Amino acid sequence: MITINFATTNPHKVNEGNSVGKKYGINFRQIAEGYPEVRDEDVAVVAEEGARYVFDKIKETVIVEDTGLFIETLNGFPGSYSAFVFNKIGNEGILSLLKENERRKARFVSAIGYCDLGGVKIFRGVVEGFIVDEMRGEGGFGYDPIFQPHGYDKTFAQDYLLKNEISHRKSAFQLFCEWLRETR
Ligand code: ITT
Repeated sequence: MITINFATTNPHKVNEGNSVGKKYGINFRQIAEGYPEVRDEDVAVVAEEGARYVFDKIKETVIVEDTGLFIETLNGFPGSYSAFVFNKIGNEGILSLLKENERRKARFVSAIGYCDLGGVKIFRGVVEGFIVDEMRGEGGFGYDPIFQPHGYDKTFAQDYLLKNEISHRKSAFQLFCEWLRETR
């Protein structure tokens, strides 16, 4: 079993990472080390800078993961500012921004930044879908009650097992785990 530090405040992310990691013999261990989120529209840049920052501090191999919800008709808002926007206006706020708007396409983008002595590597994942009309479901966290992936009739909050199969985070963690298994 390989253990990898995962610097995040969000235990849901660790659980989702571990649901992929267990198939590869990789265990993600949550560590409390925080990092400044740089202002950049690309979640990969946020993850890269964060991973480097934590590695420099703890001198141990680490990952961080940054996610953004990109809503097409809002030109990609809230994107890499998703945490700030969620704290300010929440799902209700997003729903009212899209009220009576038929264009509801959105995507989640995840970027994992992995840092060791060799530097930073980035692993990305994306899931396409749309913003539903009202919050649905009790599972998951964050924007899950308002995001429904293309081809399915439930939000991520209504079907958390589905989320673990097809999500942005699942794809990013799968790429990371495959790479780690090849290199170690
Ligand atoms: P850390 O930065 O400490 O890892 P966080 O929850 O703040 O945890 P992000 O900055 O990546 O994580 O998240 C940006 C926002 O998007 C935040 O409000 C999350 O609740 C939300 N979010 C992240 N991943 C999500 C997912 O898989 N489903 C729904 N919402 C998500």
